[in-house]
Amino acid sequence: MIKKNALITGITGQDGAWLAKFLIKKGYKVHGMIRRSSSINTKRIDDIFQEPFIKNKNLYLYYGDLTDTSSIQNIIIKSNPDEIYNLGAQSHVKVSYETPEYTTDVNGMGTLRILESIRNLKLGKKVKFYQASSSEMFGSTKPPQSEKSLFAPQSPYAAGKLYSYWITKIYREAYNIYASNGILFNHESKFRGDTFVTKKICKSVAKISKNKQKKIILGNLYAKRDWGDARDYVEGVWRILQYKKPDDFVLSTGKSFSVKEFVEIAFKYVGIKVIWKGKGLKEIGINSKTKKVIVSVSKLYFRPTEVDFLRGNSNKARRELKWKNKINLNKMISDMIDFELNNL
Ligand code: NAP
Ligand code: G4F
Repeated sequence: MIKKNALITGITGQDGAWLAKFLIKKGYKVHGMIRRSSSINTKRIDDIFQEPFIKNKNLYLYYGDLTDTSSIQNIIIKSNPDEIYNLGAQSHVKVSYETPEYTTDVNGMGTLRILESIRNLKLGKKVKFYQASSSEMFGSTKPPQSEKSLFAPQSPYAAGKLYSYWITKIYREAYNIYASNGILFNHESKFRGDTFVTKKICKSVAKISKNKQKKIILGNLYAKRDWGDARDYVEGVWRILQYKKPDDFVLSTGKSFSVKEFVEIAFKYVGIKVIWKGKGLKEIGINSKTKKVIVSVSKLYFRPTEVDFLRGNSNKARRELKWKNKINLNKMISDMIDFELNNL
């Protein structure tokens, strides 16, 4: 049987790494775009990396960048993909206020560059294209948010993603390209980047439980997110491209928790009960046994505009794709903390 070729942008990131492992298990040949960096950034995929001289390899890596059209075209030609998963992005919402132009170039124009390459190379009939759209696009829209909800982006990140969402739909309709959007709510795992709130909390909780850190300093404790496990979500991403026609799907758990609740669950897992005192920037979390401050708040981590409440409705994906999330929040948090404890 001829193996399918999948090209993943963002293969060194959280989702790219999980998706690459998932597709290799399914028998795909996986091709990934990686960025040149001064220190090696492939740690999430080192376990599946194979030396260049191995025959019948199933993982191929190419240097490229979503801001560089020629590299995108060359990688598409070399990898001859059946499926392209565009996961590459400047994915940090807070950072997008500090680098708005770059974020828009990568997250918005990067998608257009891939779609134009598909069109120019006349691959419209052969290639299926997946765009990593985000629940951040819903912004201030009232939950639960579904494929039918209005978009009200609140950050340069979300505005760039919304451009990509629309250009994906436009190329689908204008040029008959199989191009789909997955509108994914927050999903986490041991591979999450260190500066996202769940990873920051789990890493700190592990260290605090072993007396290697005193406290966690956080921003808005009252933002609510619909957090799922990345391992479930990459399966959903793959299912989106196996659907009978190109379409757009929300993936979410349907349950929301605040950052504060996440902190409580994480500390509970290591046997610490948090007692809260104070308000606003003066709010603190205290270890009920030792009476030491283990959580405090700093305006450094607040955003100029915030998305207060995300909770998804993924009925369409559950019905049409037979997708479901299997890993609950407690299991996801305990896996993330166990990973950090093992690393200590
Ligand atoms: P991530 O861990 O931050 O990974 C982002 C990936 O994009 C990394 O491989 C990064 O490379 C690569 N990248 C960044 N800038 C690039 C550029 N200019 N050219 C090529 N590649 C570039 O993000 P993630 O959590 O896996 O998310 C995957 C995608 O889903 C992103 O598009 C994100 O916006 C979207 N999304 C994520 C979530 C979520 O909750 N995780 C929810 C909805 C949508 P380096 O390793 O070199 O930095
Ligand atoms: O973990 P976060 O940085 O994720 P955010 O902003 O929801 O974005 C993530 O999910 C999106 C899907 O909805 C993706 F599209 C995007 O690429 C990314 O993966 O922040 C979550 C919440 C925010 O409300 C933030 O204000 O946590 C709040 N928060 C409170 N203290 C903090 C902190 N966020 C971070 N990063 N660091 C803090 O100290």
